[in-house]
Amino acid sequence: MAVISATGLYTPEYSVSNAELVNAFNRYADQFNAANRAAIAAGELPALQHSSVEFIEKASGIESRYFVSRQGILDPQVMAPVMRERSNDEPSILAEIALSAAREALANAGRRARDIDFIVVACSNLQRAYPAIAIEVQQLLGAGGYAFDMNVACSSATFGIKIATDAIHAGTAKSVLVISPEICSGHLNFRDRDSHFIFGDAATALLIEDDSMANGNRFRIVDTRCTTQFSNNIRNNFGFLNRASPATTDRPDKLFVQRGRAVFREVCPMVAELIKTHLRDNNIGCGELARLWLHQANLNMNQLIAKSVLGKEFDRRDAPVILDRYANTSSAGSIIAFHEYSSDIAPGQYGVICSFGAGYSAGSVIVQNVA
Ligand code: CO8
Repeated sequence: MAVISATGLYTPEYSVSNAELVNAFNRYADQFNAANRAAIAAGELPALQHSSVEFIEKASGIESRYFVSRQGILDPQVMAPVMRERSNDEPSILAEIALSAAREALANAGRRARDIDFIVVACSNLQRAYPAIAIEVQQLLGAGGYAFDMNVACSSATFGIKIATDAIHAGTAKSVLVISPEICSGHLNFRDRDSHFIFGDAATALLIEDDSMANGNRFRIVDTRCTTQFSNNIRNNFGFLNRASPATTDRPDKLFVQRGRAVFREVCPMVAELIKTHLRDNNIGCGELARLWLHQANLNMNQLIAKSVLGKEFDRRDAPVILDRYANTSSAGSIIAFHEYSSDIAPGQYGVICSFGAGYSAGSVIVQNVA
């Protein structure tokens, strides 16, 4: 039997409010409009419109987010995170934040790094092609076994939990770290009014073990289910073949782009159906759920999904919200919610961790407290 025996969280030091982000965007828009006055007047270019704090809070529920680097993001001349490029002899920033979350998970479980025999780094945005960030983390931690990276966008962590659970059931690993370091600011277009507010940075770690290795408060992984369905509605065309088409390298599609309304409309029913059929197939009634730890992209989406699954009005105690402080941290979001809001679940009670996002992809993990 596989269990989640501990979690860890890395939160970057810089919190940025909607007001700060909107102020930077609006200064950028004013400068852009002034620099392109003639073309805008001639109808050759559309003028950029101001962003607004009220819109962001109403449309998404996001109030602030954390970034690993904030200065460039708030500078209208830069509008991107600025980080020193590290030498190959230094830990990469993705490995560093992954390590911080992993160490916290190990400390929370009272475990040593050498007990770990499998590490999955599961996230949306990998810093380089190779060597794998997971293998770098394995070396920095002093863990044994094997390690690899995987990317299923926002669903990376739940798909990673499935891989860890399957490895434990197959007997190929006993103690697995599933780590989701997300520096979403690196792939966010801060010059795009429709999406500049959506993401934040964070890293999470889950220690998933064979129950014979674990002790104390833990969650049995009752069952995992993943589903995917191709869609172009959330897309990023950044990749190793960009250099083969140099004329288009700087186009906005080499960063995150989405049709937010279509995502909202198509993903909510897909996710509610996934959770409901997953519970039904495991003979667990929706009314038996003590908690839903949902992906943290949009408060209105979570209200709809929670209401459909639980059959009652949305209550933050049933489906905790962390996106107000963290924004969308991609695959880390539902795990941050689980990390912060699971210690009060009583023995025997059930909950579901559920992620959804680009692909489309959605993952559902039914857990039961067995402390
Ligand atoms: N300020 C003021 N007005 C604005 C702003 C703004 N910042 N942005 C847009 N508007 C305007 C629009 O122009 C539009 O005006 P009009 O009606 O005149 O055309 C109006 O406000 C309404 O715009 P929308 O229809 O776009 O507004 P919505 O109510 O749909 O809200 C959201 C937009 C918040 C984006 C919403 O649609 C949403 O959250 N959708 C779901 C998105 C989602 O969950 N996506 C998941 C993606 S995450 C993922 O899979 C991981 C990817 C990998 C990570 C990448 C890291 C960067």
